[in-house]
Amino acid sequence: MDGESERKIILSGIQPTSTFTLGNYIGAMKNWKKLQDENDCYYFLADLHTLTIRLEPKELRAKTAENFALLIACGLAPEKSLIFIQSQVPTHAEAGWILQCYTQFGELSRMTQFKDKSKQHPENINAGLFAYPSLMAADILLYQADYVPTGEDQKQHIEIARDIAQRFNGLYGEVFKIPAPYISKQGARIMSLADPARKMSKSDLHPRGPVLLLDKPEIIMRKFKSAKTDSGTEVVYGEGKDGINNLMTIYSCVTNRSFEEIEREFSGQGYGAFKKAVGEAVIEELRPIREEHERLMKDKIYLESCFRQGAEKAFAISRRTLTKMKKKLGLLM
Ligand code: AQP
Repeated sequence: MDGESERKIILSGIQPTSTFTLGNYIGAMKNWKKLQDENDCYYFLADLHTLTIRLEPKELRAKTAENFALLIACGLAPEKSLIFIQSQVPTHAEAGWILQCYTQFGELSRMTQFKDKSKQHPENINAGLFAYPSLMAADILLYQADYVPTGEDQKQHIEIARDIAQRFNGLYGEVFKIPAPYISKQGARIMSLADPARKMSKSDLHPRGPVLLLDKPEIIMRKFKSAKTDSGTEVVYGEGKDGINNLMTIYSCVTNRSFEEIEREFSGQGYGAFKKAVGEAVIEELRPIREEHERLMKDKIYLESCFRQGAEKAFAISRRTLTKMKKKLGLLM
């Protein structure tokens, strides 16, 4: 996007499956916040996508409310960005069904996320899990998004959304803008502290794998102090040092220091001192978010007015594209 002055439409979503992690924050929300002054930004909680796994209804309701407040606490301002909850905007499910009919079985079968989640939940490999990318394509294409800022893991889904859009446009004329992924160079893939070979995930059940945005300072510090690293001592970025590389990435994203600066800063100090410093930097980064979240959760009326207004605006915008799709397809209006 560098060098272009014109306002772009930016859209991205996040599932409220569990409390957001530091990975979600660095890979998604921190960048979303930066984009909102100079673009038209639409951000949403992808709660329909969470139905592909089994959650307790009570838990989903609570996590949706908690995470909606968390988006605002992370700096997404309802007066700057359109923030909404996917299931409150019926155009998504409708367009999702239509686009499923323009998505091929073969391309869905190749999706890494489908393969991973099928392994994680072998007892529940449902059609929604398989068709997930079609709904995600609808989420994006309904708003004529130019860019979709995400972590590295979602790139494949954006590529399929582009393919679906091109296929549909090829058959019916220019209905959709072709979106592009927007993946920041650093922090696109934060790894689990317990197993740096795996992505940090909010649904990871390992007690020390993910750092949650609402974790108390002492818990955050404990997680960093016990972060898995190799048997070396020098804080240097390099091959075979997944744990240290991950901690350096986190520290760099939070403090805006380069790897060279970090290596210099911790030269001769060993892993212990470095882990403590990363923990402290993360605690300070998350402190205002946790405090703002606590304040917002007490103001239910404000939160409800935000998501109701968000849904209304999102419906008005997305309905234009859906109407166009239906007309092109010959559905009687
Ligand atoms: N570890 C990560 N590093 C960088 N970015 C990440 N994202 C997720 N994990 C990391 C980015 O966060 C946004 C929202 O993700 P999502 O809710 O769609 O689900 P996800 O990618 O499947 O994230 P999780 O935390 O792993 O969720 P669960 O456990 O529910 O499956 C996306 O932009 C994603 O790239």
